[in-house]
Amino acid sequence: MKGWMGKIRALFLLSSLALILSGCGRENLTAFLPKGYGAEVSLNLIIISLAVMIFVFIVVMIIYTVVLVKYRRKKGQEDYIPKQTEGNKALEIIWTVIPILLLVIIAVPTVSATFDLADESEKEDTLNIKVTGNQYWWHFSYEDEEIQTSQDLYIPVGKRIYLNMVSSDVLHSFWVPSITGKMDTNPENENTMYIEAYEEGVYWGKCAELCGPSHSLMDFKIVAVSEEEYNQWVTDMQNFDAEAVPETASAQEGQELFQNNCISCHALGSSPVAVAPNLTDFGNRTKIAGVLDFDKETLVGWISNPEEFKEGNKMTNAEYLKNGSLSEEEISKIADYLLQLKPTTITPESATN
Ligand code: HEC
Ligand SMILES: [Cu+2]
Repeated sequence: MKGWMGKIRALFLLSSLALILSGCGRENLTAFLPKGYGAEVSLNLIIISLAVMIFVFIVVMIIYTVVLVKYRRKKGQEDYIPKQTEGNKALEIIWTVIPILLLVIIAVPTVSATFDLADESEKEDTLNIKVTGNQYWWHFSYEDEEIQTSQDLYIPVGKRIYLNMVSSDVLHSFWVPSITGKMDTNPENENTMYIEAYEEGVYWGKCAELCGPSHSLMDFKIVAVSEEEYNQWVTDMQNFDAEAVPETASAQEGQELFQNNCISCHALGSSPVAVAPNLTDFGNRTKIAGVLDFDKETLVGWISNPEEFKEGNKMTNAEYLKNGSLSEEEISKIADYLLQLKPTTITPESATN
């Protein structure tokens, strides 16, 4: 009776653990439900490797069990010493050749996928985006379109797009599990990779290379929209007017305060200044600084003390924070200004319906 209860308890524990852990995953943050070409290729390789590993595990376990049962010491045989074998050519060959064959089964598709994913033959004819990893945010520069944006990477669905990747400081790694595998961004050279999203959607990305105290907070998104919506987004972003006067008086004052305190690092429109995130379409973001809830209260909190949210981030050096020159009211006005920066109707929501 007791053992039976124990089993039930263990089962209960395991299933609640599974339930809790399943909450850890964010939607579209898994390599096991590929929504893009690179992720699909990677999943196929994962499956081949897993199949080979499971095969080896089962064979070893069968041999192990057979040997354990068949050759264990039996009653009346305490002093018996079995026949000693030294050197067996056939066995040696078998256990050398089988692993080689298994490795070949893994290597052939892996090498061919590696070349396939490094293919640059279509690079000249398609969209090229420069990706820059920074402590702790991502910047995207659409060079031919002269668009600069940060945090959210907008792309048209069903099209091969080349990413030319660098880092402005330390090593980072660009990883959007549902769309493609990882690619490092280095300060000293440019790495290239292509992506293709099969379906419209918002796909979560993570920095996958330890890069400092806020490494785990270096999230970003790929927003894959229809070709038509993407073209609309491009036109709207290109037509953004940084000088446009906001509607409310509060946002108007905020605009001036922003110009005086923030523009030394942050950029608006196509300005290539990239010391801090480009805020052109800030009002359309769904997270602040990649990870925080998107609401005014959090935004005011962030502007007042970014260090509280992201340790070691580079906004903490801002002049206005050091000399405490902005009042809470002024910060609230700046927040009003930033929240109304919505130059386009194409938002992450466009990708999900
Ligand atoms: C010293 C340069 C610097 C100054 C000055 C500065 N920032 Fe920043 N800001 C940054 C950096 C760097 C980040 C990215 C932080 C991170 O995520 O690690 C950032 C992030 C942000 C974000 C989040 C952006 C996003 O895409 O979600 C907002 C909003 C912001 N800053 C507002 C302001 C405002 C408002 C001011 C002026 C009152 C200001 N910043 C002044 C460097 C600066
Ligand atoms: Cu990083």
